[in-house]
Amino acid sequence: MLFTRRSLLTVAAGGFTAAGLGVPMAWAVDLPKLKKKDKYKVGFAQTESNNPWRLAQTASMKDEAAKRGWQLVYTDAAGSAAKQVSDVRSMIAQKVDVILLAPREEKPLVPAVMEAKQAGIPVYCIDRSVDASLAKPGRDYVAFIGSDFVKEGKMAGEAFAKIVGGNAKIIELQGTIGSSPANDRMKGFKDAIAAFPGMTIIASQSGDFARDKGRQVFETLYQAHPEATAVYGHNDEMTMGAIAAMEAAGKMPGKDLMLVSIDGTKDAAQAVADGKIAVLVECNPHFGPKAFDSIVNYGNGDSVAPMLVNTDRLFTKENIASYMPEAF
Ligand code: GYE
Repeated sequence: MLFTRRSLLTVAAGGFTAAGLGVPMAWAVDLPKLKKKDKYKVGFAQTESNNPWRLAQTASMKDEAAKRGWQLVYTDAAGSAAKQVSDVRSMIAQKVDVILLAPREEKPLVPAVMEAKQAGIPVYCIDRSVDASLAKPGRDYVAFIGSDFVKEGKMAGEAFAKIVGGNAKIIELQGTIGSSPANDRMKGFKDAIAAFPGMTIIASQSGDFARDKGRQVFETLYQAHPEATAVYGHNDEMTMGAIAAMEAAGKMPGKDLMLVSIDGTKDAAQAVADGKIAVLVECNPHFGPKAFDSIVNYGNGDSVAPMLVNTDRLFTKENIASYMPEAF
């Protein structure tokens, strides 16, 4: 398949319509194959490194590469979708065999996926996905490997509803705006609590998946809504930030306000054991073994399922002890 310089530029600019054809151009290209090798040169484009979940994910990738003696080209976009796009471009220029991309936001990373496809480099979306109406697993990139975030939100909402007896005025701390876990955890939770008329989200704002931002946002929202009885944090770092703000204001997490959170960090697991967080839904960050095994399969010419979904567990005070040694 031949592409004109003009159509390539169209892709670079983020539009995918081949001039005159009226069809999304990159669809026409086959999913790149991977030549079988003993060792691969793998790019891992991380989105940021400001929380334990990210550090555990990066460690899992680095450990797996070291174990197999594969070269890992590692980049950290430091919380910038624009930098992550250029990180992927530099991996394309370095001719890595495969790219593992943890896309910060759903839409801005689509051009990175499509440019790698055009360059014949197979991509996996790791942990987060890109906008499925613009780039699809099995067609534009090999596969999505990660959790079902709608399910996580649903599990969180259902378990929390039981604990609070179907009554709560909830402050929601959303993850990064435009990211798939924020969009989907919002949806899953909302769907679950829709069955309980006594449960309402009274305020919802992004804390960007970061502890200090979560603390600040909770502080502001709680001042505006002192009637709040609960907090739903899209990740543990923001929930821990909210706990810090509550304690600073002389409120007791787990008594004055009930909390529900997602991830499974050491701090959050401890907070469950201490009775501060009522419900914790796991989100597994240890992607290395699964991602690298899938690369081997793909290189062998085996078919790879477009969605490789992790199963996540649910923790409360009753069963948190068994999880503590695994917490990250
Ligand atoms: O919950 C959060 C991280 O994308 C699943 O991003 C991931 C989320 C995770 O920064 O802690």
